Amino acid sequence: LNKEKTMLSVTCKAPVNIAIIKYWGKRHEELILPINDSISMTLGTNELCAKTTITASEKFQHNRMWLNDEELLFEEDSRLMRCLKGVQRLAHINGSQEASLCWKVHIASRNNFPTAAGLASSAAGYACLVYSLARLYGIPLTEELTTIARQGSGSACRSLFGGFVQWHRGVLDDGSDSVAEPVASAQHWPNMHVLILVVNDERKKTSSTTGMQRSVTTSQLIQHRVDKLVPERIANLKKAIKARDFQSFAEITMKDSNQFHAIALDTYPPCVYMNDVSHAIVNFVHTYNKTTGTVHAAYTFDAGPNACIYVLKENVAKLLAAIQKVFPTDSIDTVEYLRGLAVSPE
Ligand code: 2P0
Repeated sequence: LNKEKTMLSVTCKAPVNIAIIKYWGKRHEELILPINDSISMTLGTNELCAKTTITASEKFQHNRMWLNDEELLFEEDSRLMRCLKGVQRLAHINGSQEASLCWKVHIASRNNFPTAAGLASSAAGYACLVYSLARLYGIPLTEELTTIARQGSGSACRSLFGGFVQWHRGVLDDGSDSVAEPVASAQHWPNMHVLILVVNDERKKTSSTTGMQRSVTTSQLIQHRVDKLVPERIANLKKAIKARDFQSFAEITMKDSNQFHAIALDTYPPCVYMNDVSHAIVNFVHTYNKTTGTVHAAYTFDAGPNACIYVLKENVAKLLAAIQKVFPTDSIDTVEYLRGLAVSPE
């Protein structure tokens, strides 16, 4: 708050999360209610992050927002307005009488990584927006706040917490039980790391929102995944995380990535997110795990060609050396984009 009490400002950072059991498909488009539970790991706050500054002032005429220095049409964007109104409503419910609740806001947000290249930029962005608004209006981080982030972008609700996080699909029509909940803190498994291999940082062809809509209406496999396979996987993954059982964790992670891309291909017309380099990485990981005699690495791919590889800290150096040998950076096109970046949860 400035001296004249006419302006209020906050700055926050929020990291991306990498899904282990994938969210793919909605049962309600506007409220962003998913058809299945998902689990992810949130990266550390020094890694791939969105950083957002929000200023509220009685002098501002309009709500405005800039993303990576480009202005968006904030007041015409229903998802952004839903987040703003949602947090303001929560502040009212919590008894806030502050005049600042009626002030217009100016929001500046930046990602320190490629936007919309399948690196969960919307997850970090909306989590950061909603958390910053909550701080601005003095609201604590609760499950209810995750329902607001969810309405910005589904996966954003998971980035409000660190460590391993479950997003429950919920059963209620108003979405009040479709919340994110921590499964285990980052400290529970501190040597769990992720390598991100940037294969291509261009914007993706089919957005996740459009792709998953098409999957829900056309994929004949998706219902079986939702009814039968995901519930089992969620239970087994939680067991593996609790027991810090990397072998089981890795198998579930790779199988769920493959299944998500199988659903994407079963979509009509198909959503093709992985490319030849992505498939070369899949083969590399399986060969590498066979050579080491035990599972040391687990790949997962979101709605883009970039690979996220889960690996324990003690195995990072050996794995990185093998990656650099198979995909040398001075080699031709397919590998010159490959960039390993070791990150850890906080
Ligand atoms: C996930 N993805 O669980 C999955 C895996 C992509 C593949 O969440 O429409 O950007 O904004 O709710 O959150 C991408 O979907 O989609 C996503 P909306 P979102 O991380």
